[in-house]
Amino acid sequence: MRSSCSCAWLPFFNNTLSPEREDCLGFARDELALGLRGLGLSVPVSLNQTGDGEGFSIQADGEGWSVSGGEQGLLYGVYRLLIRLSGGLDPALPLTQPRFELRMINHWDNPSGLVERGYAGHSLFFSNGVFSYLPERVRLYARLLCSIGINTVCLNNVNVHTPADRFIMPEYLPELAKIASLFRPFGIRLLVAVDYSLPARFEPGTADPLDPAVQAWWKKTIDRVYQTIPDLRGFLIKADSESRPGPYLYGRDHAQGAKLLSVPLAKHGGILVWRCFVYNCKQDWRDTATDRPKAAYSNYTHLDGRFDANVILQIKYGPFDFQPREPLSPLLLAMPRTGKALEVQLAQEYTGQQIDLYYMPPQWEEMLADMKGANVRHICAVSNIGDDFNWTGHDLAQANLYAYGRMAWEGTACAARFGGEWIKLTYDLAMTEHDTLLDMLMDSREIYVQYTAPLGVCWMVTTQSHYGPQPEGYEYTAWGTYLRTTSDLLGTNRTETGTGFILQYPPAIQEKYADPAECDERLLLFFHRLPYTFRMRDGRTLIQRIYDDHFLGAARAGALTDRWMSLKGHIPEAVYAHALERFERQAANAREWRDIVNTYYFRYSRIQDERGRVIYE
Ligand code: GCV
Repeated sequence: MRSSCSCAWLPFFNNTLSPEREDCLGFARDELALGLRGLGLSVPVSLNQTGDGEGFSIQADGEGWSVSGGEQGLLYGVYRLLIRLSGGLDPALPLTQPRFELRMINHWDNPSGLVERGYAGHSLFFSNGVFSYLPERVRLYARLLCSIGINTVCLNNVNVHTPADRFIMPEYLPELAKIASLFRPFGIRLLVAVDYSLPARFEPGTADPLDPAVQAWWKKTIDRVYQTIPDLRGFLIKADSESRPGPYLYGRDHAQGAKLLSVPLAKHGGILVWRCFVYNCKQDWRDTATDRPKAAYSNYTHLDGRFDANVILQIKYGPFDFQPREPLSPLLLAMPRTGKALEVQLAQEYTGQQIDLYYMPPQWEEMLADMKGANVRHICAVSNIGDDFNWTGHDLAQANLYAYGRMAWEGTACAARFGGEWIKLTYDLAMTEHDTLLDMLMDSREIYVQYTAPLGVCWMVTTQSHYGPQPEGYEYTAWGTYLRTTSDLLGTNRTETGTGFILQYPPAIQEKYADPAECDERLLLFFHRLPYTFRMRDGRTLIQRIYDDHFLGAARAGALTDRWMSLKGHIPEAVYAHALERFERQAANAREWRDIVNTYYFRYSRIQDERGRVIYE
């Protein structure tokens, strides 16, 4: 599979590439000519360079079009013009600028070639402990990313495993520089995930951020990195998180810890992306006072104003960890004096692993609505890409990558619009089939939530793998994700009378969730601990609603197979057959979720389903 790949949403290029060249304008011209040829069009298009920004506009110009923008903006404009022509849209666009400044993809690729939480094959960049890739495939990937406006990629896992810890050392720097040069023509700069404890393995013998020897070591190391790769975007750090080393090991806080790197990086125009996924992963399940969703906010808010301007805190969208439905992380709404990035996960770790269909923009719409007005200027996404022929394992998971780039540019998720664009670009469908596929995408998130996690109950997944149901798998572990279901009560009280998590939100959001009678029901059990007989607003009991959702979700998941089968003959046969097999697996998975979760609650509550459907003893 490593030698070929699908064209994804850029079929008109037919996987041909323009020659490598450093001159941006020339490269944009080559790509334009190639794309127009692929589309079979001979319209005149002029490129007008104005300034050096990322924005662009497209205007009608006589028989053809004129694209205006800065160096990078022109290339974005060329791809958008080709995409709009290919999708049958009017290409004219007034000046458009990206909403998020940093628009990043994070790979969790290990030097071994294995991808942590990867569901689309092996790494595109590494195997057997070394850089190993097909330059053309990397360039095709870079073009896909550039066509949707991505400007930064981190190739290696935030859990930095040997030898990735040495990527910034002389023995690996030339390799890093070589791959950076493949991304460069597309305006994509690399970021490297770095091991915080690295200096402890060299002369300083420690990684204490306040130790002058450590500071000098990082300065020298960073200067050397920038001599080799002057446009490196910067470093990414996962510190004091899930047993990774960090400043806490030396009794220092994360502002002190970050300064160690942000100062020498700043000298070269580099940034430091600092992840905030910090929580106690060695908790005692008997401890009911520690509530994991409170962790990120508690670890960081008091540090507001102490991070340098080139530091960006990378914050997962939910306070837990990429669950199918969580409220927005309150940390995203705090720290007004600190650079922040929203982190989403295209890799479907908890959302069906690119076997089950889960189109993410409806979820992003919810997050962005709550994030309105917050000073979050950057966005990052964990990659769902691998060396599979179709890039993403499930062909339809490509839509998530496409929509992510579009959202990162526009700042709104526009689920239906981006989904429709992706379908039009990728398949050649008549209106009825187009609408069928778009409806499937649009329904998929809610279906998945119904059979896995209705009402905001998280963490019923199988431990470690995170696919399939295991309601109490994490119940007596150290990970801090407890359900504490009893024969009377379910859910978690995170209000003022419970763990107090809700108090981390601004008042308007607290109001949305504080009272069980008023709480957004989609998150009712995330915020409240309630009896099975609690009345939902439609009059059903809570337990009945849970049974209903699981039955309905599983039925709707099964029906996705029929909906997909109605597209036979319209979708390329290989894609059709490959995805059909995934829909069948999804249907089976959904039945497991339905039966196991319903039985789980029935065994505790002993309350029968009012509609007499089968719930196992
Ligand atoms: C890269 C979750 C995942 C881990 C991941 C971690 C993170 O816990 O299960 O695989 O590690 O998040 O985001 O750092």
